[in-house]
Amino acid sequence: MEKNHKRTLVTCALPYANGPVHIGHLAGVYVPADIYVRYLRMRGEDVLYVCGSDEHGVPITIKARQQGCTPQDIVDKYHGIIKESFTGLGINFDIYGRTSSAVHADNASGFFRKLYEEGKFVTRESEQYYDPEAKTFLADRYIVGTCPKCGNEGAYGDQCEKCGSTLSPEELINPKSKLSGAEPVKKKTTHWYLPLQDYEQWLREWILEGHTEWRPNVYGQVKSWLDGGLQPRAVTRDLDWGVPVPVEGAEGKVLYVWFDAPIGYISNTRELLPQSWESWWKSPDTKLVHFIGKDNIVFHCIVFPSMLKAYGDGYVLPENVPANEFLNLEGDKISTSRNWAVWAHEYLEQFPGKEDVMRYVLTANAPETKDNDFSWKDFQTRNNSELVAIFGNFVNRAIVLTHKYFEGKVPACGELLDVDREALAAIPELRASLERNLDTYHFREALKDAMGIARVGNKYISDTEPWKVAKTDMARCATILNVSLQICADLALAFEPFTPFAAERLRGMLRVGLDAGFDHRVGEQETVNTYREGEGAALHTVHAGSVIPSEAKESFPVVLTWDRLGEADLLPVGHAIGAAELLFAKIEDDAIQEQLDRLAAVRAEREAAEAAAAAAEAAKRVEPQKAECTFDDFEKMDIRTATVLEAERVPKTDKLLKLTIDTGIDTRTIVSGIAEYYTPEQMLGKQICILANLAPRKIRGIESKGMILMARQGDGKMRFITPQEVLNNGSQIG
Ligand code: B3M
Ligand code: ZN
Repeated sequence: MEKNHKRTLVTCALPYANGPVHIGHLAGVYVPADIYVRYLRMRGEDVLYVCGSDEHGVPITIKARQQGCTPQDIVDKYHGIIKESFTGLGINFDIYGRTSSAVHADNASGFFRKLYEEGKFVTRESEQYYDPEAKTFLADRYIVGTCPKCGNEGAYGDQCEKCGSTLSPEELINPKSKLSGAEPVKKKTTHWYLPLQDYEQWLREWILEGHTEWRPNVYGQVKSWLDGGLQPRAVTRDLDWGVPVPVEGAEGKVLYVWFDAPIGYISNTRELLPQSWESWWKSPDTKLVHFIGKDNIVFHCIVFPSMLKAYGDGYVLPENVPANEFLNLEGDKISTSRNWAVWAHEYLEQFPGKEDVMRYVLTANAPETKDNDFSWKDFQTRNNSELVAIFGNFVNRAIVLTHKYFEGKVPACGELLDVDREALAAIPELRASLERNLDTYHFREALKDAMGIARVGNKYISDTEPWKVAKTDMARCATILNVSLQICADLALAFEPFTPFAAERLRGMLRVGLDAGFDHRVGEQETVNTYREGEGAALHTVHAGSVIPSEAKESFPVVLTWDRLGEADLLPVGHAIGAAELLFAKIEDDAIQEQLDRLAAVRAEREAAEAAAAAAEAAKRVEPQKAECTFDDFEKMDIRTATVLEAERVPKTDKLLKLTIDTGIDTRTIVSGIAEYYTPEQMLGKQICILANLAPRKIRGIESKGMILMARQGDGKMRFITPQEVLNNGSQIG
């Protein structure tokens, strides 16, 4: 691993605090970042791990309006849920801050002010839509109207969610403000812009020439943005929620969320390390890595670097931006608004103790080079046939047999045979590949390497069958179990980045500690005066700014370190191991079916809503007028009132009712195609209107004399016509 840096600063995209995080966020950003940070720390790297909630932006204000509360209420609710979700999944940032914090407001406005005072912005006057009643400018999303493409009356000023068209407010038919319903008017407003085009050449040199090693999806997207020519980018907005623009004459304006959010990385660092944050952000010895999803590439590779370049002051630029593609769910795009997601906090509630399984499956299916899919069946299969049947099964056999034959102590290793040497020799090779893949952000491949160690162990113990050998050659059995236990210790190291909970449980079974650099950097404001290192150990005092060791050292006689991964004597002979526990438990079909049923219900609800919306739309459709007719044509028709005396379904048909009606002239039968809309019971006694002198016709063998007049709306639904008051049967209609 190249070492041209002294420390690594890892940031993760700040999740919008307008909803919980779901498996798409985890797969895209947070699980890979956590694997990387844990790995670097195990290799002794000094790492700072920063994230936090992104609490500004129009979607949050829309959600607040929808829920009749304030934007602060929304972000307070979801900031907590998101933070707990990360902790629950073992994603332990050094700080998980928030952009509604005072530290960020101060930092972001100071950042803006410096650029403003140094003339790095240009201003532009433009005409924006304004709500004359609510007396506020309207973001595109706050304008609704009829989509010019599909007629959807609920289209937004930026997009029609029905036909997916990207729109501008000008295209909307009959635009209305979502706030007051008033018709929006155009009003002049001035905003500040960062002239990105001024940084185009520099970005080309820095990225297209200097970072050809970046992932193709990232490099390619940056190249197409640069080839397309960069435009000035607005850095302020007319909105009442956000960091106020700190200059005269900017009342009612805030920093654009994508200007303020990346500065949040710096603000969160300042909050944690008010004295030493610059040693991270402004030192050439810092390696900066941004973990993001593909929809954030332009902001992290073009906009934010240009902001830092404009600011100067030696800010570091990202060494890499390993952006993932998107994860789909059961073949469908994950969608917060359509509740088509597996929410992290719900997963933790519904699958207690299976935090690692989700981390494992999301890594195994990580959308690193292309969109990928999560299915509950695959989740169950990977847990049962990989984690349980290979990793867990191997560890369990090695530990159980050591207790069975050697009183739970690591037995002596006798003469090695080829089968032993092959197994032991495979581990360093897998470690080398594991490190290569982790160093280059190939986490899916890295997980295969770690799982490769488990496969080696499982095959070794299956091939050597120590439970049989024990009957005749206890020394040989000892050698086999010694080798097996060394491989178990390798797994306790190799899986720490991927499945930290299981790795820790395995180390507990092996009675070994872990020196993983450290788990948590103590904030300079934070005076953590006590922490417990492993159960039973004494309380320790740490001072602000120091770091807390990752795990018990004193309470275990053996401490594992990453650099010993693959050595043949991690566990010394005679070392007492703990009792075997199940590392992973099988996941039964019913648990999966419950999840599939939940998604099916979500899908059914959505489809019903879509069908209802489509029907409502269709109902509004009006058939064009027929060709002109003459008064004489009309005069020929004899339309009368009549009352239904009897009604029954016509056998073997879905659409026909046979009605016996009193026309005031006679009692007759009419067969009518209204069974889809009315039951016989509903028709009994109703006064209807009929075309009495329509020539009789046989329908399904029944003579039908006349036709009931029905009103048909655009969706094809039919309704019979009844006079406003009960009239005599036979009353003439004309
Ligand atoms: N809040 C996340 C998103 O676009 C966005 C990331 C900000 S990172 C500075 O989903
Ligand atoms: Zn549309």
